[in-house]
Amino acid sequence: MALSDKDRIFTNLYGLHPWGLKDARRRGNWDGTAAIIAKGRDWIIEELKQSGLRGRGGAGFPTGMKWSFMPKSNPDGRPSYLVVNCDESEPGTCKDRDIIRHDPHTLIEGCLIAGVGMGAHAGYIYVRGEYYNEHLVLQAAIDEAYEAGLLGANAAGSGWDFDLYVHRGAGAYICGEETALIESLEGKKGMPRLKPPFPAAVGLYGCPTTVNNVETIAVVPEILRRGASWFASFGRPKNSGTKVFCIQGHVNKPCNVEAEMSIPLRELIDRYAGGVRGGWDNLLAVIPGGSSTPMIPKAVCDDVLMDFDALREHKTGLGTAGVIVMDKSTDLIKAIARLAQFYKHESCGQCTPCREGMGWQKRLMDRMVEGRAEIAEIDVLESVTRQIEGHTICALADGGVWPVQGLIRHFRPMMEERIQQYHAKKNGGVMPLAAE
Ligand code: L3W
Repeated sequence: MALSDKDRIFTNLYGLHPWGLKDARRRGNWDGTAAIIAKGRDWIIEELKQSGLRGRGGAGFPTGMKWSFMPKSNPDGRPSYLVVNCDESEPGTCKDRDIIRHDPHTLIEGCLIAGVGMGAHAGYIYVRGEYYNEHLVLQAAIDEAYEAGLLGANAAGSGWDFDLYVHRGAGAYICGEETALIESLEGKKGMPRLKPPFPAAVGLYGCPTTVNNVETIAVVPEILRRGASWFASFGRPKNSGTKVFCIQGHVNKPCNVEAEMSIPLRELIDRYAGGVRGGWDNLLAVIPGGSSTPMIPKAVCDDVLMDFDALREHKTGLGTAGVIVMDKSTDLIKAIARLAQFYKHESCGQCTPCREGMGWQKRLMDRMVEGRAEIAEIDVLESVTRQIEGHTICALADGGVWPVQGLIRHFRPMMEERIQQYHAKKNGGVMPLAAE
């Protein structure tokens, strides 16, 4: 079912109207917040479970279940914390940015309700440092929420005390990993911690903590206002709801759009982004969910659905829903080599397979770009990625090797051809008999 404007949660995603409280209220934000909270913590969690909401930051973990991991009481005196991940750094992803600069009250109201849902009286929003203007808007929106009694003691007349703080990061991709983010919030270097223990047990300042993506928190009030079944009516079972997609690259009209989950990729691009530059037949491949998700070739793009499970069947993922469209003019090997450079640069260096492996991968990819390699080295490259994957504390290294694995899986002949061309040129047009 195609989404109509009345079904959209982010009614000001494009900043066509002022972001301030007066206009936000007119759009429906903060409507009946106290009544929602009065239904209680268990009701909130159950309703979220029924809605099928899954985390919008990349992993797609069920939100209601995640909140249910938080302790029901704090007998040892440790407070519980909500942390919102707005360190949006995944290449291809720019949705949380539009939410905080154009629709900040969706997030702020969501934080209060999430605080109740997980038993937290304080929340921290960690904003990537580069989002300077955006953090000013967010802070101003928080200030006016305090002034209107929507935050602080007896927030929104709900009887729940809730404080909300904004913290700016300093430009490190790794701080989007939840435990590195927590370390950074504590004033330390942004280096991931081992999990378990999960943050719900030992998080910020050693206290029970839930880290959620901006979009995940921002959709909660509207789900609870309209009901779990409304949200679940979009998409497919276990892949429900509306979703903000960021469509970019070789499309005629790059955009962010809130569409229904499970929309066919082709429809998403044609309907909202003006189609592929030069027409659908000019498509080569798509990275469907931000740079960490492996690319899929056109044949898969023709009818794949944009949701967690459908993309998983093709060994990729919905990730952050940053859709990077590449037409036939793209040098895919070069594009993936650039990503390999990104992950090498962003590795925190804590785990040896990532610290050393990202460099190995990048150097091999640089040679693949030129073709200055042997064909057998494609297998070496693949083997390097397999030795890195799953052998590190956090998911950065996995996300760093998946794009390369996707390239080899779908475009190996292109890599072989590049190598053959290089050797043919080097040998004055004579191809070597075997890889040399
Ligand atoms: C308690 C358990 N909690 C899992 C929680 C866990 C976390 C969430 C998901 O990586 C992915 C990564 C990137 N008891 C639990 C539990 N949890 N089991 O559930 O955990 P996990 O480990 O599946 O994923 P993760 O480490 O959070 C996130 C991918 O997202 N990604 C994205 C990145 C970038 C951004 C951005 O710029 N905004 O998000 C894109 O694909 O590769 O696979 O909260 O604690 N038993």
